[in-house]
Amino acid sequence: MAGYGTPSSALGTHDAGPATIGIAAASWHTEIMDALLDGARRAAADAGCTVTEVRVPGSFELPVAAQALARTCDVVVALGVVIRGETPHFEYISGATTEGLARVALDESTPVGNGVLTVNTREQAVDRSGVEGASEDAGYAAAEAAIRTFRALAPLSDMR
Ligand code: RBF
Repeated sequence: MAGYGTPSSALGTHDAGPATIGIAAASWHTEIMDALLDGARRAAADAGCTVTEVRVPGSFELPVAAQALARTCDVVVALGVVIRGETPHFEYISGATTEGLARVALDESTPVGNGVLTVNTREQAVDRSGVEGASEDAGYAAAEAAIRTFRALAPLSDMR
């Protein structure tokens, strides 16, 4: 269940960790969020990570939650759903969320997976949510990206 071009090797555990993952999750579009959360938790379990979860109201609040998690966890994944047709200021929320998450990753030197779905319709969000029959598993993929980035960077910190 992966998008075109998605890395396909098994995640599995790894000597280089990470040991802990923080999951920041928004609350809008509950059923789709439940599927994203399920995916992120599966990735954490596959990688052998201990999970800390923080629930915030909307995607706009994800960066500050990700920042708090980045100060205590090895990696962070942020999950949210923003649907253009249902969100009058879609561009502002999507842009602020994405830019905020990127900033947290750099400011805190911590891999942050972006699992915020910014889509045109609810159907598109469901199709990326990882529910049965969906073409993508975005919660899993975002957590996996953060975990793989941590592993990729681990040898660099050993070199200092
Ligand atoms: N947050 C989301 O995570 N997804 C949404 O689709 C979404 N739509 C919103 C639509 C409106 C009209 C408003 C006012 C807020 C929306 N939010 C949404 C919440 C937003 O991320 C944030 O929590 C609030 O703006 C409070 O800071």
